[in-house]
Formats: sequence, C-alpha cells, structure tokens
Amino acid sequence: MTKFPENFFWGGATAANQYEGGYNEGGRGLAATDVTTGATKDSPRRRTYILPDGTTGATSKVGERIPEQARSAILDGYYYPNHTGTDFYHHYQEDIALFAEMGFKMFRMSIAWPRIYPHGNDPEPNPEGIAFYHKVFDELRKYKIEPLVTISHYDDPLTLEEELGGWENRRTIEYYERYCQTLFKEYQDDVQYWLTFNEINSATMISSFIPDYPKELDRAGYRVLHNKFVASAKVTQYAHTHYPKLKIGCMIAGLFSYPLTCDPKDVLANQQKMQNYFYYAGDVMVRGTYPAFAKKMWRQLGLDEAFFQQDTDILKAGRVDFFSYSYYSTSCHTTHEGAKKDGGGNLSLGYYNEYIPYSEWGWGMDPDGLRISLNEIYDRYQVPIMVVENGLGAVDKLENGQVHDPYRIDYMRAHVQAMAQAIDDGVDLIAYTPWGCIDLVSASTGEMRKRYGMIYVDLNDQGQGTLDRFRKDSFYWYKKCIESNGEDLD
Ligand code: BGP
Repeated sequence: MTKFPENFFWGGATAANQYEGGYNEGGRGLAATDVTTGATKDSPRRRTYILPDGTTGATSKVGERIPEQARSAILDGYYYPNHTGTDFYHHYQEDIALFAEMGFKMFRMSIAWPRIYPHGNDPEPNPEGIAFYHKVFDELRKYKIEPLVTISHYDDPLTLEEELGGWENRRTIEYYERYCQTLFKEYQDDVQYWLTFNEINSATMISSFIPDYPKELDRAGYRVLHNKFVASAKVTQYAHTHYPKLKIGCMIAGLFSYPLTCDPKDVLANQQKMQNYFYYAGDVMVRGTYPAFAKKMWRQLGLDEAFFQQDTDILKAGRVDFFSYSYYSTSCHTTHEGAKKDGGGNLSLGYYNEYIPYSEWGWGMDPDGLRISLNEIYDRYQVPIMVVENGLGAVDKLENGQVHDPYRIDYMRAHVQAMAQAIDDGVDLIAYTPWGCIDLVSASTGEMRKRYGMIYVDLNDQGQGTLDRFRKDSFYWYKKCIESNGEDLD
C-alpha cells in the first residue's frame, strides 16, 4: 500500500455555527443559523420571524424566504440548536487536548464573522471576539496543531443579510474584505492556511432540491456566487501581496456524480451536472476565469453575461493556492423515465445507485468515488488538494461511557484506503480533516442524533445533556491510523 507523505495533515473539521455556541456571549452578533430551528430528515428547518404588527411566524419549506416586511427573530416556543452547538466556546481547552491525544496535525475550524464584526458593517472589530480566537490558536500551538480556518461557514452576520440584501448587494464584498483584512492582520502568525468560503458552490444548489424553485431566485443564486468569487479573489490577492506566507484555498462541495447508464444521453446529462455543480466554481477559483461552458449556462438561465464579465482581472489576480472540498457521497443522473431517486446526499439529489450502500440519512457511501474525484480534480487543476470534510452521520449509543461505532470505522477505513490509492495514482493530497471530528449540530437537519464525531458529546435534540465528552471506539482507531501515518487501519 502507498504511504501517505510525511507531514501529511491528519486532522478533523468543524464549523463555528454548528459547534462553537456562545451565541449571545462576548459581544457576538446574530447569524441566520441563530434564527433557524432544529428539524429532522423528514421535516425542514424553519426560519422564525416577526412582522411589523407583532405577529410571528416560521417558514415551512427549504429555500422559502420570510415575508417581505418581516424581520428574522428568536421566538419563544422554538428550539435553536446552533445557539449552543456543542459549546466549543466553553470547552475549547478540553476539546483541543482530546484532538491532540488523537494525534491531530491539523484542525479545521471557522471563525464566526458575527463574533468579529457583530453586524458585519460595524466601524471597529469586537475585541472580545478577537481575543477568543487568539486563545484558541494559542491552545492549538501548544500541541503543534496547524489551524485551517474557514473565514465564512454559513454564518454571515444577520444584519448584512437583512439590511443590505446580503451577497446580492456588492457592498457586502467590501465588508467581507474588511473582515478578512482584520483576520489576516490579527492572526498572521497563528494561521497559515485559510479557506475563503465553505462550499461556495452551495449558493446555486437550492434549485436542484426544489423542482418549482422560482427562476428569479435561481438567477440570484448565480449573482451571489459571482460576488463571492470576487470577494474571495480580492482577499486572496490581498493576502498574497501583504502576507506572502499565507496560503489561501477554495472549499467546494464535492458534488460528484455518475451517468446512471452508459446511454450517451445520460453521460451528457451527467457531464452537464458536473460542470454546473462543481467545475464552474473550481475553474473560477483555481484557473481565475469562467469556463467555456458558462456562457451557454447564463444564456439558458436568462442571465446577463456582462454582469459576470465585469471582474475578469480581479478573478485572474486572485487564484487560490490549493484546492479543498467536502466529500461524503456520490449520486447518479439520467434522462430515463422511471429511475428511482436517491435520498439526496450532501446538497445533492439524483438517482439511486445499486452498486453502493446508503446511510440512514440516505447518503450514498462510495469510497471509490473519493479516489475518482481526487484524480479528476488533480488532473484538471494540478494544485495540492485537501479533503476537508468526509464522514458518516449516524445514530450512536452511549453506554457506560463507551460508544461502539464499527460502522464509522468501516466508513473511514475505506475512505483512507481510497486516499492512499489516489496518492499512488499520483495525486498531490496533503490533508484529511474528517467532518465533525467531535459531535456537533447537523447543518441540514439541525439534529444532534446525526453524529459524525470520534468524540461523543452528551446533548440531545431537545437541548438536554451534560455536554460531557466521551471517546468513541473510532477515536482509538483514528489515533492508531494517525500514529502509523495511515498504515495501521485494523
Ligand atoms: C457540509 C457542511 C457542513 C456539514 C456537513 C454535513 O455541507 O459544510 O457544515 O454539516 O455538510 O452535513 P449535515 O450536517 O447536514 O449532515
């Protein structure tokens, strides 16, 4: 079996909105996730709001916007799991010690924008927020764990969204730039590796889950994505100019898929999905220019090409240093009638693949797909790659302080083997940070029972629990995997 390179970054990944908690402490402002309720895989998360006349309400389906006159609000009678996450805010020392015990070389976390700029447009950053992350980075340094920091992971300041129209308004680019400049200046000696936006391509994905998604909202998604590309390119160029030792990466949701059959029409359908859902973002961020197929896409969607061509020089000047993506599952696409739909993986919805097993949440498990995707990405971009999310969301049982999770070990083993094979194929893979290395709140459902961690956190879907931490069997397995640099996978 191929060896993982020396200095390979074994680690784990989290995000502030799902993990950090302390939503109303230390001067932090609100994010959209703070006004979003918990749910299950069969019922959508809801955004709660208040109307000018004082009546309150909640959205009822994914992608639904709150009424025009309404303001998002935290309401009595609803449960908001992201308020607590799994409380990294008060447990960071204990948690980082556990990561160190597993042997982590890298820890992916995000900075909560509303902790640094509570409303996004404040004249000065929040000193308590700045100080909190200094303490976290000091703690990581103690154990020689390299931070990998996502600058924006699903928690933009709510004020920017509600008062400015968020990323549809290009002024948000300026506020983001200011936020990044503050981060680079403050943490230049603590953090070398940065990701500008988590799963940037998710901005245009909603229409793929909702068949009757309004065309105008779909078009807005592409403009939002463009504005984020520009913001990312600007701060990447800024970092390269002012802090040359910093490395900036993209983070793209790994929406990999296959044609359901070898009917060339299915092959073509799948190629178009891959272009739209994945390469569109990768090409802009790594190559610094929109791909050739973009023009036709814009035309078909009724988008004005000039809007996308106005920032050509900026995109070119702000190309990323490395490629990162999330990889959980794959799906299939077909033109054939009557094919069975799958349960939807991470941000994707396609057709059922009879050759792979599915998790309890309906996400296809496909380690070979990881190897395939690594090869595809490296062939296309030729820059170092990090797999910054991967894992199995499952129900775990805590008994006598122990959690036996052989299903998670099997999933991880197969994916580690697939990465080793990809390295053997010639791919320059430099990091693996499996998702939710410690249990945290699910992004799609807001559940706690959908757990990814190698560390169990005692908290349930009603917000009850001690928040105590417990090592699962997978904790010991991963420790051995890291110690042997990916060789001992038994
Ligand atoms: C990705 C997100 C993460 C994470 C993960 C798992 O889309 O970047 O934030 O949550 O998916 O998804 P879920 O929590 O819905 O199971």
